[in-house]
Amino acid sequence: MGHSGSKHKPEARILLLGLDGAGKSTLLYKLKYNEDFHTVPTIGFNVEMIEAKKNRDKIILTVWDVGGQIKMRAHWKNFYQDTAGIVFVVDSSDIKRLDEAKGILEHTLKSEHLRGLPVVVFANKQDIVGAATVTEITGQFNLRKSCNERDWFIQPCSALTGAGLVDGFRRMAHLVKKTPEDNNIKETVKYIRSKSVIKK
Ligand code: G3D
Repeated sequence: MGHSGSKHKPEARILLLGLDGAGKSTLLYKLKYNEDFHTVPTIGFNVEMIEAKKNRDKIILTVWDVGGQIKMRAHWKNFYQDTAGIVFVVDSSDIKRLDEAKGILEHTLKSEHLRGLPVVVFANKQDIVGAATVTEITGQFNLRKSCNERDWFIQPCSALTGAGLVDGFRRMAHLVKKTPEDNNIKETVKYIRSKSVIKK
């Protein structure tokens, strides 16, 4: 793992969403120690900054896990401003909760602030026998319809083994368009702390 400064590189904020238990924390942790990504020292909790290639340039993806529990979902909208892309993590092995996950994704995508932003769905826990496949989830979530006004991609992965994570985030790096100059992570963190919406 290498560290590299974030100066002069565009930064894109990525929201990491999904039901509780989908694998968001595991995924974030895995990113931190993934040798294929440079990570950038961050403010610590629930956020990882990774450096990815966007065509010939480099881009910093700031990946925010805002928590999937019901009480946290109400706060997701606090993070929507200045977001450049959405990663939605699905527990593909929890067939009983796929409809719940679908409902939450659809609801999230209706937000005005997230209009037109790219989505990468991570079909997680593919290492578990019987997990729904990418094709099954695409069909059950009706992704072609719910994402028809944006770029989207569904990536099979295992946050536990790390399989598929690099491909998924590379895809996101290619899809993000918005990289606001004034995206100041310190200010954002101050704001979040003041609202106490993230567990430390
Ligand atoms: P969350 O942050 O979305 O709430 P977590 O989810 O990252 O806490 O993961 C919930 C549980 O799923 C954890 O197990 C974690 O190890 C497991 N998990 C996450 N990703 C994968 C995966 O790709 N494959 C498998 N097999 N398990 C995964 P525990 O037992 O700690 O609750």
